[in-house]
Amino acid sequence: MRTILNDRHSRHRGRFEMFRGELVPCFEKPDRVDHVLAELQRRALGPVEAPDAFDEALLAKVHNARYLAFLAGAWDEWVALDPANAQHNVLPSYWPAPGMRRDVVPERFAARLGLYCFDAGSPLMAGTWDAARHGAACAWTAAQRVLAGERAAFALTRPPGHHAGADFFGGYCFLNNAAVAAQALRDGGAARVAVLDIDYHHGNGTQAIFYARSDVHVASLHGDPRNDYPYYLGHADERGEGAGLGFNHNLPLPRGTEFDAWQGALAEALAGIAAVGAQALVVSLGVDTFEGDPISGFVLRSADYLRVGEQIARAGLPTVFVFEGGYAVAEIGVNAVNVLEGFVQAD
Ligand code: FKS
Ligand code: ZN
Repeated sequence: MRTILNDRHSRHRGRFEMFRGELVPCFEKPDRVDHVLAELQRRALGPVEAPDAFDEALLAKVHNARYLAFLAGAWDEWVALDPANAQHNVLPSYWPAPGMRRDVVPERFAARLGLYCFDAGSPLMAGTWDAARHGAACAWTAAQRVLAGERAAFALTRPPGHHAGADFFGGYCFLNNAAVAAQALRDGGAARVAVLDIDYHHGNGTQAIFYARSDVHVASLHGDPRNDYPYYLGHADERGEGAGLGFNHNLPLPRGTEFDAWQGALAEALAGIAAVGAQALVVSLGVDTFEGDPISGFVLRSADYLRVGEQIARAGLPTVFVFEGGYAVAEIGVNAVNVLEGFVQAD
């Protein structure tokens, strides 16, 4: 399997995120991708390449133009306010509450920042936009390889993407890489695409982007939002709206869920994907379902990830894997590459 690597990922390197009222070192760090890359190379899983030239106008198919303009210029605006800001990451502290207005875009940077972001855990810095847009290019390129006939491809990138919506960032995510890949598969001729999100956290951004669409089915296994981030979306009764009704499938699971039960939910998600007649698949591949993950609550073991890859391969669909979360850095390479190797070996 071919890997499309975001070779600019380390330009995004957050210092602190808000946790229990304190700023703590970011969990989402450059090492994560470096470990996955090292393991891919150790096992010789396939070629590792840079992304193709990417037309950034394609981002507007899944994000809104106002948001993209904000994100592209946010760092320069921040530094223009005060040159001393260059020494600090950007993090919001104000958000519009329900009943306040979102249609009037504030002038003040701090207020606009809160309009486009939903948590205090996703620092933005000088290299964020460059890393994020190259990541989207990786997801798009992986989709192009699959459209050209390859059975599967892996977009290895960070920052991750599945919490980013059409016009907001959060959950360490800025551009929704999986949504970019799904849209690229649609544009390349797949009549219906499925996104299968196996990260521990619900992919609220991906869900929101495709919620009213029937051409992209979104299925997600995740920690029950009653107790887990992103808390306010990801319940089982969210089934899509309008034309998209029936094309969103959430499988929330309790903290402590073991592989047997998790795998049963995966089988259900895959049955749903088969039932809607998807012609191509995007997998939001997070490995924070691992027993040793410091911020998550499932207890999958390293060997289980081989079975996960096999089970996904049995869906028989052209597949784009997009890297998302996973914070047990020492094991992240083995776990992620096990999924890919299980997939390749089942073929
Ligand atoms: C620890 C609390 C957790 C945010 C969790 C974000 C999870 C991100 C992710 C992604 F795939 F996007 F990276 N707060 N301070 O794993 O879903
Ligand atoms: Zn996650």
